Amino acid sequence: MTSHPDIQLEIDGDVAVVRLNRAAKRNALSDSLILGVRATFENLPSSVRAAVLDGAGDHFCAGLDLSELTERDAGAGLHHSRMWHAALEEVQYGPVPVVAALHGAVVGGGLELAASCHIRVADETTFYALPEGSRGIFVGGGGAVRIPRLIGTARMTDMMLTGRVYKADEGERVGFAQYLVPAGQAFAKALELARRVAQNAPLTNYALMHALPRIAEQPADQGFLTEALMAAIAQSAPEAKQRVRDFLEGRAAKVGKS
Ligand code: 1HE
Repeated sequence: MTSHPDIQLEIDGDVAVVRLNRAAKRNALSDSLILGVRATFENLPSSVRAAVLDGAGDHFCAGLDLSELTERDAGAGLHHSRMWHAALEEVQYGPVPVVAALHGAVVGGGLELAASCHIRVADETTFYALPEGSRGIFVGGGGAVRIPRLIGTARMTDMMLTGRVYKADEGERVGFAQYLVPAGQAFAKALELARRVAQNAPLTNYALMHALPRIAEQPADQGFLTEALMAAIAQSAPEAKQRVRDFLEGRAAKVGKS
């Protein structure tokens, strides 16, 4: 369990709620806080099946803590970026799917963090930006890999070259968020979705977290084989067989009906 002062962790049944809790600094990610994020996801209790990532206050996350952006030499800069990579990999490829509850600023490293989550729910106050361009730096938390996969390379290039800010509705349209909800409702919707995700068979969630993004990067002939292997493993689980029997014998919900 976490003991970081700027992270609040609550376990609500089989869902973990991880909240950045540094509202006075708009949840800016100091080195200590990014290491805390990593440790929190690494050490989630084994009973947890899904997580919500939230930010305290009016903003999800203002990105890198700029007060720590000191005169690093190239080697130190490399290791700093790799530290972020390791932390955000723990979010993306950690134990459970993560639903981000976005509101207010989702900028710079905050957007990189959001992009490492599996589902993004944004409320109407959300805005997205990559101010790195205007600060004379570059993304370093995996954004160059993950953000083009959400919105395309051309849009990311424009954001960084021109400082363009996407509002919540535009962000949902271009692919930053899968859900757009009224102001103040992102957390409730994210929790509802995480509870739903937690009910899936664990191997299905594993396949979606670990196999799907890799298959999407593979050449088609390799992807088809990886898909077939993953499908065979998932359907061999006793839980999968039981779920299919439940449907065939009328005990499971029909698609589109609860
Ligand atoms: C910060 C940070 C921060 C706020 N590092 N201290 N990120 C940015 O370039 C975004 C910078 N932040 C902003 O543009 C604004 O703060 C917000 C739009 C997010 C919010 O505005 P607002 O008016 O609600 O808050 P504020 O008054 O600007 O900030 C409140 C306090 O938080 C203030 O400190 P105070 O001591 O004067 O109260 C701010 O200095 C502080 N604060 N954001 C440090 N980011 C892996 S590489 C990733 C590279 C990046 O992420 S670069 C992008 C960095």
